Amino acid sequence: MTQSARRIVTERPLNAEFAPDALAEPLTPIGAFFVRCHFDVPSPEAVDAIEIAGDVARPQRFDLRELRAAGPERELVVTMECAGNSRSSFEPRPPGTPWGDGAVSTARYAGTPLRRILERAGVTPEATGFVFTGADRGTTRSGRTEPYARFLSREDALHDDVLLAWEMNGAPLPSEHGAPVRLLVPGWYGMASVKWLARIEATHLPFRGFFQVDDYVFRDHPELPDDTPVTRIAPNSRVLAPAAGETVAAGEHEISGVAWSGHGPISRVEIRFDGGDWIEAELLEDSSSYSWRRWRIRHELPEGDHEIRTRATDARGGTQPERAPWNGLGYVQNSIRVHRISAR
Ligand SMILES: Nc1nc2c(c(=O)[nH]1)N[C@H]1C(S)=C(S)[C@@H](COP(=O)(O)O)O[C@H]1N2
Ligand SMILES: [Mo]
Repeated sequence: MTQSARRIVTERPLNAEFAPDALAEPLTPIGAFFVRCHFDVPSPEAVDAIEIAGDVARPQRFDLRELRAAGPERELVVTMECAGNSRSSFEPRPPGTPWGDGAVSTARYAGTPLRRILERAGVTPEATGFVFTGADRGTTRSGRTEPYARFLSREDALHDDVLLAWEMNGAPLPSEHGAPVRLLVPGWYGMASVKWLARIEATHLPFRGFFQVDDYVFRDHPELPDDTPVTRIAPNSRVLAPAAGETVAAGEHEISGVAWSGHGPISRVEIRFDGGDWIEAELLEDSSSYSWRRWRIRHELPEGDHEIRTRATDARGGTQPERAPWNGLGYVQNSIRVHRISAR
C-alpha cells in the first residue's frame, strides 16, 4: 500500500480528506485519516482535565491518567464518516465544506466506556441527556461565538460502546483528532464524536447550541421535516481497486472495496458492471460491526471503458439509493456511485 498524503480541503480551520489508495487497508494510517475541524485546533494545554457537572450527585474533574485508572479499557474498530462526505456531488452544491468522497476513514480506538465515568459521577434521575463541550470555539454562520458542543440523550450516552477515547491505532490520540480525550459514538456520523473534550454537563433541558440545532440538521429535504437531526451513518460503499481512472490489461481481475453502515453490520454488497445485472460480491472478515467491511469479486473485464456501481445493504435492510435526496446543508450523500476504469 502506498502511504498517500491527505488532500487539504481548507487550511484554516484544517479540513483534509484521505487519498483513496490509503483506504485499501482495514485501518487508515493516521497520516492519511481525514480531519474535520470547525475551528482552529486548540493548544495542547487547553484541556488539562475534563469536568462533569450539572445534574450529577458528585461533580468532578478528571485527567487522562485518572480516566485510564477508572478502567476498564475498551478497544473498538470504528469507521468515522463526516455527514458532509461527498457533499460536492449534490446538484446544486449546498453550502459547507466542499468534500469529495474522502471524509471517511477507519481506526482502532481505545478508551474508557463513558458509562463508567457517568456512574462515578452519579447522574440524577431528572437528567435526560448530556452536553459534551470541546475546547475549541469560534464564530459560526449565526454570527455567535461559541464552543463546539453536542447533546446526546441519556439512553444513547449510556450505550456500552460509547467511549471516552484516548488512543487511535495504538498511539496516543493525535492533536488534530482531539487529544487528549475525545468522545466516540460508534455508528453515528462524526459530528457526535466531540474532540478535545473539556466538559460533560448532565441536563434535563433542551440544548440549543449551533452544532445541535442550526447545523447537522436536515433542511429542505423532500421527505423529512425541517430540523430533523442527522444521526446514524447511512449505508455506503466504494470501489478501491482498480483505482478510479486506472487502465488495466483486458482479462480477469479482482475488484475490491469497502462498505459500511451505522445501522448494523453490512450483510450484502452488490456490484454492477456497465449495463449488466447486479451480482453479489464476497464479503471478507469483519473486524467490528462499526467498521467498514471489505469485499471483493473476480470479474472478466473486456477491452473498453467500464462503469462499475456498488450497492451496500445492512442487516436492517437499509441500502444505497440511486439518488440520495438533496437537502439544504448537503448531508448523507450516499448515492450509488459510478467508478470508471478502462481495460486495454
Ligand atoms: N471539538 C470538536 N469536535 C469535533 C469537531 C469539531 O470541529 N470540534 N468536528 C466533528 C466532525 S463534524 C467530525 S466529522 C469529526 C471528525 O473527526 P476526525 O477529525 O478525527 O476525523 O469530529 C467531530 N468532532
Ligand atoms: Mo462532520
